[in-house]
Amino acid sequence: MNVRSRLPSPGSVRPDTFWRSPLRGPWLTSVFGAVLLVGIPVLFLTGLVSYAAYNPDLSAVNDKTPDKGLLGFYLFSWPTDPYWLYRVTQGVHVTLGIVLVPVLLAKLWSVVPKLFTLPPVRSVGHALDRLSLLLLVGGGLFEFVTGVLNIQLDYLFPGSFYPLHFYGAWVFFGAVVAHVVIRLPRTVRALRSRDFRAELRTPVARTRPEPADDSGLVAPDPAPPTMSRRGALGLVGLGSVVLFVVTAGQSIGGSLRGTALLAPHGRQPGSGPNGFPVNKTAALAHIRERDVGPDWRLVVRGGGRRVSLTLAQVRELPQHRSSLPIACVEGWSTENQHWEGVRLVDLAGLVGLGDDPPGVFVESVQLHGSFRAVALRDNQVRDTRSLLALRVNGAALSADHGSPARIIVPGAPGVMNTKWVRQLSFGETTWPV
Ligand SMILES: Nc1nc2c(c(=O)[nH]1)N[C@H]1C(S)=C(S)[C@@H](COP(=O)(O)O)O[C@H]1N2
Ligand SMILES: [Mo]
Repeated sequence: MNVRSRLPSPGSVRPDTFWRSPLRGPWLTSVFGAVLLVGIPVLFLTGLVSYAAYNPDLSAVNDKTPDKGLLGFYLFSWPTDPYWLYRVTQGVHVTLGIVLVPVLLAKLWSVVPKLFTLPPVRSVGHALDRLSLLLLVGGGLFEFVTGVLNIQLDYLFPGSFYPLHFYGAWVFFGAVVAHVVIRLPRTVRALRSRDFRAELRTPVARTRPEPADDSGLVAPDPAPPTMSRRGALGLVGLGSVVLFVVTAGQSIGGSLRGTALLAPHGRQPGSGPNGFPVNKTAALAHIRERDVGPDWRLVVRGGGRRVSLTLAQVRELPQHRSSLPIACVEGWSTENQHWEGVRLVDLAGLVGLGDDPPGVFVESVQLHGSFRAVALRDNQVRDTRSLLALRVNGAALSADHGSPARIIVPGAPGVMNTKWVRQLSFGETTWPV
């Protein structure tokens, strides 16, 4: 896109002379805006869904967002059906977020002269409008940047990512709603001002600037075109398609997994029964050999009772199978794996709570870092597909997949599937005292 520039000397960024691309105008901005208008609400909703999937009201372990107040309220228990629920909602959230990056950048490029209009503030209304744009642009960049960093750099801000992305989402979406309310009529008019299909047939040679108006987008002194609008849209579209191809495989799986070049985890997860992606290895979680060796005991607590079992004793309990995927908040997920182990309901039964099982607080042998404990709700415990798994795909769990025992729950975010389990406290939702 044409950024033919005479470099401005400091303080002399004159919008009317510096931004000269003949492509900028209300129509082009509105086309990008229309795509975002569909995409961003889907991102917001799937984001809220992801937040709800943590059962945030259940315990201070699942969600540490401070002062979430009204924004943190949820009316329902996260369901266990369909078992692929989180795999789909979070796959959509992450994939769509990545695919929209070129559209977001193009939209910002198309309105960039407006960020430099002079005088900066003309009236109270203008000041409010500019403030809302600041929240819109700032919020949008913030949400996309924190999201991408979180999925690519493996929790760059462990713990703090959730409140940042969560509060950022409310600010950003609020600004989006205000922006849409203010600009929708103008956007509709702009979209009607040109025929989309005719535009797709217009080559560079016949590309003319949009008619001058008061939008502040059309360059008063446009440079000759070096690219058609068709070219600009194609470039952005191609960017999105390429990003889709190099990421979607991490959630869709199958043969597409191999093309997921941008996926941070498990493009080559190895082969064999334990050959599926690992988020944090035993080494990274500092799992000590002696904690998961022959001295390992499973402690089951609840209803005033406490039972301690060796691995051999856990193996003697009725073993059940369930086929479930792991779906991480980062967007990657596995195909169904064939888990084998003891039902959580049966474990509740060991302490006399089998008839009407409550939720459970799960702790790992892991001593430090995130995800070493989690609270599950009663509906998750009651689902007979929820297991304390000892085996996967016909083999014992590998060290990295949580040997000797891990949780697997249908429909839940991957983080609920605690590895290297040490203790289950039924009827508790936070660190037992
Ligand atoms: N103890 C413990 N359990 C854990 C984690 C962890 O870091 N420590 N990571 C969780 C996360 S974020 C995910 S997505 C899954 C990943 O499971 P996998 O490594 O077996 O594929 O395990 C979960 N269980
Ligand atoms: Mo995860």
